[in-house]
Amino acid sequence: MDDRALSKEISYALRHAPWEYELEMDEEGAVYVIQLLDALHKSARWKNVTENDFLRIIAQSEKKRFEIKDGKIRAYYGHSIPMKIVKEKQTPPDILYHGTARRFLDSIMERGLLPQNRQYVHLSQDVETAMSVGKRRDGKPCILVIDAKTAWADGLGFYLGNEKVWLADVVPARYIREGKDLCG
Ligand code: HQG
Repeated sequence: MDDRALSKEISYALRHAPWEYELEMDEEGAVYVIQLLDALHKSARWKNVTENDFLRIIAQSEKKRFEIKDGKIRAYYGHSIPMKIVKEKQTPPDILYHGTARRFLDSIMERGLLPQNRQYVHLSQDVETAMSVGKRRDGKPCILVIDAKTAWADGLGFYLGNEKVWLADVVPARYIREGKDLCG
């Protein structure tokens, strides 16, 4: 089994296109495991997939992307579907980080961090995580430092994705610190 390909397929189904799989998603973005399996079994590539394959991917992945609970599976973060996934507001750590490409910096410092194609802005709990997020787009990414404490006190929404990934509605530029030393 190609675990990477299966993980991507599950991400696609749960984050971006549940309708392509005829999945009934609850407000937290969870779908019945058996419904997802049934949908996957319709394609030749995934006709032998079982819940154990999901469990193995969840256990072995470096990133905590999915949760299985009470017979349902959901993605912790990353959604782009029109139906907004309900997240509970939570007090963030005082400082969060965002790893991004150098080419986006001017726009971010002017307009703030925006969710772009996703439902939420994604922030990282630590510099190492932010670095790996940024490296997806730039070999020498920039790490932005977010004053989450002040933003939260000012009423901005923060939500827990998993223990490394935090979500926010938007992050205005005044809460973002960007140092040249934090780039490249
Ligand atoms: C940028 C992956 C210009 C933002 C990762 C980012 C993460 C702006 C890009 C998760 C901007 C959006 C999410 C502005 C934001 N002007 N650019 N005003 N505001 N941007 O992929 O945070 O492997 O939607 O800096 O590890 O990169 O899929 O967000 O570069 O956890 O599980 O717009 O996805 O996880 O890109 O990554 P994305 P992200 P998985």
